[in-house]
Amino acid sequence: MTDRTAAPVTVIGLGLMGQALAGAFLRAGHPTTVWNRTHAKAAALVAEGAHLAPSVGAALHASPLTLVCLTDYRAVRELLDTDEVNGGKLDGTTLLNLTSGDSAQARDTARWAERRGARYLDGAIMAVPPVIGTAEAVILHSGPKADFEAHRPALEALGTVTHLGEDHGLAALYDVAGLAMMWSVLNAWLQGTAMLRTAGVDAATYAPFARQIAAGVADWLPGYAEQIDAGSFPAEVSALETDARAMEHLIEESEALGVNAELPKLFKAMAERAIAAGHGGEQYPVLIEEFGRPAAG
Ligand code: FVH
Repeated sequence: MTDRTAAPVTVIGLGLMGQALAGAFLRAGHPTTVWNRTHAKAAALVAEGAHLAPSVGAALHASPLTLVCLTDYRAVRELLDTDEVNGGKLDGTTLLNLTSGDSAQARDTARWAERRGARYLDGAIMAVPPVIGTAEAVILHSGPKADFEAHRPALEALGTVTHLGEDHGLAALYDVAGLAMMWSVLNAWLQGTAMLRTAGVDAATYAPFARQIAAGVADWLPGYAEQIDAGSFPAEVSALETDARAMEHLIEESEALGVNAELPKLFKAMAERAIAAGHGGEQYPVLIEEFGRPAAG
């Protein structure tokens, strides 16, 4: 049921995520206009009350806020960066780009959109389509706070929305930093699983232990963050040299078991550089210095 007080919104891009976004707006009572290159993907949403715009230009004109959710930033520019769309003018619309990309693409697209007269917000969806519309769906935004706040009531139909700051690149940076966390935790878990399987321990048996380790390490992050922000790394728990000796055990064990040792060797290489630079007696987060510059050579 369309709620007359709910602001109209437009969703361009009806892939798995775009369909979830449009569906959440419809369920929250927002008059919702949709457009997709393959029109057939709009059918279910039209049956739920969405309006399928006859063109991208009409979709942009239909609402004060347009969400774009395509495969990548190249697709966004391919679709919108053309005089065929409203004569190349995006005046009066607020574009919220929820397409995945990197911070340079976000900042470049913001400059492009604003040159064409649009207000531009960039965003990153830290959720999968099935949870869109619930509090579990965390969606990060960056760009002018006034524009975010103007549309926050509508955006809250999608999930838990956050504004990170005025720099358009922030949402993408948080997104890729989150990917670093995700893949690092998964790779570390797979390393341990591979080692334990050589002793007949199956993945399901090891998983709860791995989850407990991951949660324990996660608890260290606030204190370690304070050390990084202060630039001081007193060894309150263990010195980097102690960690490096344990890394040697991990490498030796991996090689003895015949499992891949590349990840453990990377851990040790980073630690050895910091130790060589004189940081062997300091706490683990001193490695931020190594992460903050390209690898030598
Ligand atoms: N799905 C997920 O779980 C993740 C969660 C985190 C955020 N991602 C990002 O969301 C973007 C869209 O992802 P998606 O899963 O919806 O992707 P697809 O189902 O492949 O839909 C892609 C849509 O993009 C349209 N499209 C692609 N190229 C063009 C183009 N040149 N011109 C116009 N539209 C284009 C495509 O249209 P069609 O093929 O249906 O005609 C789809 O609507 C993505 O950045 C994820 O990383 C999702």
